[in-house]
Amino acid sequence: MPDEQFNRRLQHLMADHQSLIDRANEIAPHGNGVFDRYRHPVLTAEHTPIFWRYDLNPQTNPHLMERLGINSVFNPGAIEFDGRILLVARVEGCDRKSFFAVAESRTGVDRFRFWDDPVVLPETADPDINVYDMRLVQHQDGWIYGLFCTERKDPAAPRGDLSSAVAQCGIVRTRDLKSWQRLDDLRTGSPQQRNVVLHPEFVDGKYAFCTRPQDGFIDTGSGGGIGWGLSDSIEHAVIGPERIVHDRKYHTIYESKNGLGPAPIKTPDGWLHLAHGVRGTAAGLRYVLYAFMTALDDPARLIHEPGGYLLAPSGEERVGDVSNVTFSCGWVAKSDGRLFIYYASSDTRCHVATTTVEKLVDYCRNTPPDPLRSYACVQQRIELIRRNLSLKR
Ligand code: M1P
Repeated sequence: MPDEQFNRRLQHLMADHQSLIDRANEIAPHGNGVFDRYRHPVLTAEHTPIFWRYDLNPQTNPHLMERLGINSVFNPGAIEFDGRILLVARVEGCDRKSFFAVAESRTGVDRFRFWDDPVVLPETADPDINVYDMRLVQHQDGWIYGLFCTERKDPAAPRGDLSSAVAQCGIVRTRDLKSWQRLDDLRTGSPQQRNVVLHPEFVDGKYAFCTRPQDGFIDTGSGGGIGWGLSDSIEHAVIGPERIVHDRKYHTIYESKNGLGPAPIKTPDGWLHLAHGVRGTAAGLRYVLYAFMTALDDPARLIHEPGGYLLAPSGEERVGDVSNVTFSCGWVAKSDGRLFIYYASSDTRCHVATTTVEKLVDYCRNTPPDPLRSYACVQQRIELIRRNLSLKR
């Protein structure tokens, strides 16, 4: 390609990227009063810097072709840091491997920009094959922790099975989100662990974890449910038997599996939790987000369990690499009460939904629980209808 053409194409690429990064976001109409969705995703594969994907040297890439493509950006952890909102996103290359990268924004709803370099995540003696879904937590001990899924090939898989994996919880810590210290992977009694979250406070002087014990890589088997366990150490974290905080139930939005999202938020009424629930359908698994609360004096004791989902895939969110999925690993509660919920759709892109902690607590306290039977659901709805129709207008 002649120099002039190369430069023109490069200018276009840069200009398109810049206008995407600079684009303002706005609240989408017709909210349900619980939270607001936004018109545009906050991060997509196209938000990744051009210099991550293209070789910009005309000598070595005269056609200005993409050399290392990015497939998707999803499931970000989130934290407020130095007055900005930082997302640690799961970035998946065209080679299917995921890695982490930090993107920052002043508003939290738009203009997210990736830092120049992705996160360099130290390995353990048994190197991770794939890493994803980092939950960030500012712990009472002063460190910022990142708990993520580390996946390695299942050594017990029969010859020819190149899919079976073992998922476990990797742990890193940082003070600046730039240099990361790798600790031992969490050890539990479960053969598979994903969606592990570090509780932000010590409990009985120990580090507390929400877990998701599971028998198989995809299937929960006899396991599942959101678990809870304590460890004396974070550098060599080990937890014994896991107590189930929120179990799976027949014919619910989380009957197949569930898992905690971000670290819970402390409120005067209890710990506020966001989780994902999964059920099987003829079209495959459907992942939705739901909320619940646990007691301040015992963060593993359920106190409010609103029925149904909080947020489910809608519109373009329904379609992607793994369709019909909403998944969250990150939220940020601002000091003024605003709550930014970061979620991904269909393992493809990241979105934000905004609400307040007060509204979400109201939602948890006043949304009736799932009565688990159609007849009882009708009774529940008739009660609401009667109360509404008896209002004097
Ligand atoms: O593909 C949907 C999600 O599947 C897994 O979640 P879970 O362990 O609850 O099934 C994870 O791989 C997650 O990253 C992914 O979004």
